[in-house]
Amino acid sequence: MIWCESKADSIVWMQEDICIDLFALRIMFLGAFYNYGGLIVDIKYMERAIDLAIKGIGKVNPNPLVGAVIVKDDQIIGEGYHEFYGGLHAEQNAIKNLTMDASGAEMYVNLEPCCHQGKQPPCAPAIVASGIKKVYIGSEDPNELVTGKGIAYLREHGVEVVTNVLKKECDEINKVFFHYITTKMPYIVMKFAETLDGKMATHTGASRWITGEVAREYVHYTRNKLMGIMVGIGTVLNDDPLLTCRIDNGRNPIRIVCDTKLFTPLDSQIVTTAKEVKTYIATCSVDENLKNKYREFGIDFLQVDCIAGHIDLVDLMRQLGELGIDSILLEGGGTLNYSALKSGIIKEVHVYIAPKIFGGAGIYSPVGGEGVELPDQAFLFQKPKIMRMGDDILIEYEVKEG
Ligand code: AOF
Ligand code: ZN
Repeated sequence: MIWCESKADSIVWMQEDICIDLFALRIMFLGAFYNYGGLIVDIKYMERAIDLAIKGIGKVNPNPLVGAVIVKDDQIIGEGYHEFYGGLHAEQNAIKNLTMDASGAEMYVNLEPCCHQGKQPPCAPAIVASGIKKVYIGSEDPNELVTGKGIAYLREHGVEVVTNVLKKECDEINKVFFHYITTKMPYIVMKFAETLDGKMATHTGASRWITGEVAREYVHYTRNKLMGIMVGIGTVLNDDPLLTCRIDNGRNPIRIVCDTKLFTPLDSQIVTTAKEVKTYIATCSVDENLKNKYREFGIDFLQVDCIAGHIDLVDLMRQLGELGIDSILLEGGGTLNYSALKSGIIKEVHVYIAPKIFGGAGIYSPVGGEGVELPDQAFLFQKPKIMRMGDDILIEYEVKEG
């Protein structure tokens, strides 16, 4: 089985050992060289930087995914990536892994090199010191500590810089980072599975399972990729979920339960496993005696503002952003999904569609609430990516802003 990371806003068909995306096809037909305003760039090294960068998925949040490749005489003489949060930056790892002197070499890196002292020393001076003479960059770093300054530092120190190389693909892999670093709010992906007739459960409420095994496994890749996972109290009461990541080398997302009045059962799986998996309950309740019972199990609380008897999701996102949580998978249910859409916190939607029809009138819609009155009031989405998973289909859309 191959899981493809989509590198462009293309349609991706994903099934067993077949994995074709339009980005790859474009390279097959056009060759590996790209013309950037008269400048011919060999993009295979930037592709390699991207491939290295995505090895950091699930390990570097809330930092960006970054890979770097150092090339001399058309040979890779050093490469590396940002491997874990707080660890060496990609460029520093590539320099550390050099197999020969880098004087006169070129570097390909998907994100602008930094020039500030953070947890790690700045990369731009290290690049200059290594003797590298030309740097190809994919995305500029919108971090206000870096933006434009890394590029300026390199140029001021005699290094030629080419920007926007495979920019679309490089921007795509770091959209969570770009959102988080500029807004300090987590990037929220709303996910649900439904039948061909749009149901999340049968009329008796039974929902296991809607999609097949391949799709259910892929959800765990998404859980690994995003830093948090959020559900409403209704989902805890109905499904008693664990919300962990069950793939090899995966890491569990931080669990967040939206529970306005503190109804989460003390014997639910979420509570009884809270010492092993970091778990927050976001609530409007101020009953400290009750909260202490949960705290004994390792639950932490987020005290959030209430709007019309419900959790203020924008306030909650602000608090989660302050905790360093850059991304969250929202796994519903319907009431929370609607509130989240209405409050404007959703950035992406992942809809798994199973080739089944349950029938039954009206209930168990993936997005509940009162709904909009007219079609032109609908929440809108764009940039579809369609993946086939066995006989199920996954459609990923970005929210259309404004
Ligand atoms: C790079 N290459 O591999 C990464 C960069 O606290 P620090 O030192 O890890 O700095 C984090 C910031 O540095 C991060 O917000 C982003 O702007 C940049 N990350 N930069 O050149 C890397 N991870
Ligand atoms: Zn750096």
